[in-house]
Amino acid sequence: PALPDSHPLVTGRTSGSPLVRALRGDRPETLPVWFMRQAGRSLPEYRELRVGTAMLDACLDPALASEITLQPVRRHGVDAGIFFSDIVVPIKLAGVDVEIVPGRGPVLGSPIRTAADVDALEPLDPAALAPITEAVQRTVAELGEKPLIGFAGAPFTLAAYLVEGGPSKDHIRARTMMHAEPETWARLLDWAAGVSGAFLRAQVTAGASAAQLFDSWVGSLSRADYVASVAPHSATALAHVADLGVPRIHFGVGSGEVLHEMTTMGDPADTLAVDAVGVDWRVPLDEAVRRVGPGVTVQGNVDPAMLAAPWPVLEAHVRDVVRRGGAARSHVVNLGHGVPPETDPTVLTRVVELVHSLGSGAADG
Ligand code: 1CP
Repeated sequence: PALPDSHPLVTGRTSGSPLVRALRGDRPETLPVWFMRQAGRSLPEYRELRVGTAMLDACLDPALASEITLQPVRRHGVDAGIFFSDIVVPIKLAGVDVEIVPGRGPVLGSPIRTAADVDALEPLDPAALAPITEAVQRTVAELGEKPLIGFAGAPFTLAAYLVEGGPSKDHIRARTMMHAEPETWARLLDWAAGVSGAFLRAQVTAGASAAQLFDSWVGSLSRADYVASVAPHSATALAHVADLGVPRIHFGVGSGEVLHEMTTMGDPADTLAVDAVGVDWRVPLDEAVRRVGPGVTVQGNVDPAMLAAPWPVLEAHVRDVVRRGGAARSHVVNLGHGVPPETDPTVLTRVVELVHSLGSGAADG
């Protein structure tokens, strides 16, 4: 079962867009640019819309989620929307008691710490994804030729919240479970891969033209642990969209040690499992290309800290990122992680204008 005939990648509405072309390995005339967390607290229009609505309620209100997704596209002229939602939305839809506490992040009513806790997790009923499907359909209808990026959390990053019960610095309880109770760990990650994969697939079949898997906290893992106990489950999550032919992006923070493995999901034969890899600000893009090889598009990696630096400093940094990205087969400009909430949104618009003035970014032109 492929994508529906009305899907924008099938009708051709988004297949010629700079983002989709770059993800598939072309060098479009203009470099595509979007920002992780482009929707959200940096925008006054977002803060206004969110007054009185809890984060997860906003995510499950199709009209609101769609409008919030569109705000940064209208304001900044970025080359893609990223669906306004959260990595814990499918967990909530599967019945887990989780909320997003303002200024903190996802917090669970009771953390998942034992084999019995894992056994009690319910699968995600596909019918629960109806608000996601509706929000994506509404958004895609408004976006026209601009692609929508769907996303999901990778199993490890979800487990980091499930086991810890909330945001944590080094995810030590989760990493302990990985070694102390490997079977429980494998079952937990498998469950997380199932809910994430279903969430991602719902967005893609409803009209998203690219899919990004966020393994934000992968940087706390050794390469050996990543390959043995995490990457196979990330592959399971992404396998939910493998038959749809949608470009796949894999992103992590502090991922320098595992950048190559994030493109192959640790496959011993080194077969590429994604079209693009998101790189954080620590690894220069030309160095990232050396680590992942020539067959992958790179996405990134403007340092979010630079957004508050004087314009000439930021401008020089963006130009350097684009120059180094010229080493890759193709490049999607983004930040190395999300937009900081206190960012001046006019700076983001200016970065988009700058990137769009730089042509294809190719090393020879
Ligand atoms: O514009 C966009 O990028 C779309 C919206 C989006 C995305 C892609 C949100 C809205 N969340 C996410 C994914 C997400 N959620 C990730 C992966 C991306 C990343 O690394 O930034 C992670 C780790 C989360 C978990 C989460 N949700 C955090 C981080 C907490 C921690 O451990 O440090 C936070 C603060 C949230 C809440 C959240 N999600 C999104 C927004 C706009 C907010 C803030 C909510 C508010 O207004 O209070």
